[in-house]
Amino acid sequence: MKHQPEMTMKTIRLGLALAALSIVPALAHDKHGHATFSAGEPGDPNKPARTIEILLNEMDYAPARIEVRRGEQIRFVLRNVGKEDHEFLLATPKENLAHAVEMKKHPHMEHDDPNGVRLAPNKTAEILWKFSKPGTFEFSCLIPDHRDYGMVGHVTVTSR
Ligand SMILES: [Cu+2]
Repeated sequence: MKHQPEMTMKTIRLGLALAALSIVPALAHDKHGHATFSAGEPGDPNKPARTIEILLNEMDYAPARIEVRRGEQIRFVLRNVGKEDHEFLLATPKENLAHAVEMKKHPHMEHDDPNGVRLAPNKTAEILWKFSKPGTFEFSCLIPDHRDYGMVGHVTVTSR
């Protein structure tokens, strides 16, 4: 029975450690502002998706305007055909504008979030996205000044 107090302490410590672990990811997400995604949610690779190819260039996207149905999954095939790095960040205009302010302070901030990617010239990436929310969203490049020069596109999510 002399091990009993020690076991109890271990159990308590383990409990605290587990509690701490469950809190950390939430805090880490909040810090970067991506606890939830404003434009929908990451797609499910086991479900069907419509492919839309988008070219990134100085300083625009082609196409710059797309329409999807609510609940539809889109596989974005993103190709940087320009001579500079460019991004594709899918969010509400409000979220992207807030993010742009952060990017001005940290111009080389890298993104590897499910809703965005930064591409070097001649690189290609894919983003699988489910537009689960109705509304109008945008994709834009938040490298300083690129959005102002025209690197913004629009997604309209229709209810049918
Ligand atoms: Cu850009």
